[in-house]
Amino acid sequence: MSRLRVGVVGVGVMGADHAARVASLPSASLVAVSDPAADRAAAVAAAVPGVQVFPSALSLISSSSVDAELIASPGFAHEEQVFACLAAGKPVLCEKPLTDSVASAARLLAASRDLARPLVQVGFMRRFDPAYARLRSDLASGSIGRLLLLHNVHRNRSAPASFSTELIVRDSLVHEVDVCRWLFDDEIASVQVLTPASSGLAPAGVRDPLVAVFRMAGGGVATTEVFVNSQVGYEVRCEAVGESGSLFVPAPRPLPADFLARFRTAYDLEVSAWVSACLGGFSVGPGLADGWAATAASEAGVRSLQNGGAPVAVDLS
Ligand code: ISE
Repeated sequence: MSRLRVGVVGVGVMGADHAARVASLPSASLVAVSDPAADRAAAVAAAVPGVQVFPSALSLISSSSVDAELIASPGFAHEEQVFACLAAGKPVLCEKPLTDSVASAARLLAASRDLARPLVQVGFMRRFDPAYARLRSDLASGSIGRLLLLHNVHRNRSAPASFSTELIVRDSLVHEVDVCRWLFDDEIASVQVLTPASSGLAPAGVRDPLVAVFRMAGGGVATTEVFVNSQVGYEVRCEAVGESGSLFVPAPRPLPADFLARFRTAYDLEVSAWVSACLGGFSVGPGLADGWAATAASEAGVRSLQNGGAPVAVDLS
């Protein structure tokens, strides 16, 4: 197989961006799209010659004209769709969050254990961002000694009114969950989510900003401010504090408008690496175990929210 025939499930903001990305790759062809909003699917198909619109995600996944799937539907739809990919023996890049509950993530992880090779890559694209990758490489070289602390800032200019406090944890903070697991090379032992005074410019009833504290199993601590209605732009930055110094992933200035702009290179590298892995029969980047662990930490964060900000142990049993 010289070119990977890719179908994109869900062509909202992220999925449409990925569809254009896949269509631009020399080693892949965008051959199929599906979306409950037929007009969105039709618009993407109209822009790329030869793309077939499928009436459902499952019909796309089962089609013999599709070799691999990129799933960019909402998190609650992922379990059924990833299961269908596993049943079809097809590789899948599933956007984060893997699923919207630990139980469903655990079911997917259990179903994957007997596979000849990993089929699922999870869309934690920051691992492919050159600045974050350089930070991890510098940490691995010991340039600042043992990593002790991480301080993260994750600000969106604005979020839809439907973007609840829980989704801020499950859909936004989940990136820092994966980044901290990856940079510490460790599991998160407990999560505490504090609710400062909320912005009057956030939708009614939404606690925004949030401050999360992760205690790592090895003793490290990570703090994260996540503020999805910051009004000022898309600002993501990270400071790593070690025994003998500190390292930074700064936010670009001027601030980009959104995550598509800030992480364009990361998405390009992530999807290109995924296509190469699919063609080569190997896996790359975060897999189902990472998606499951991130979901478990997110669930602990939601439970902390529900318990007045008390620290909640992450259940990885
Ligand atoms: C969105 O789904 C993303 O993944 C972005 O990276 C994040 O910044 C944003 O808050 C999420 O809603």
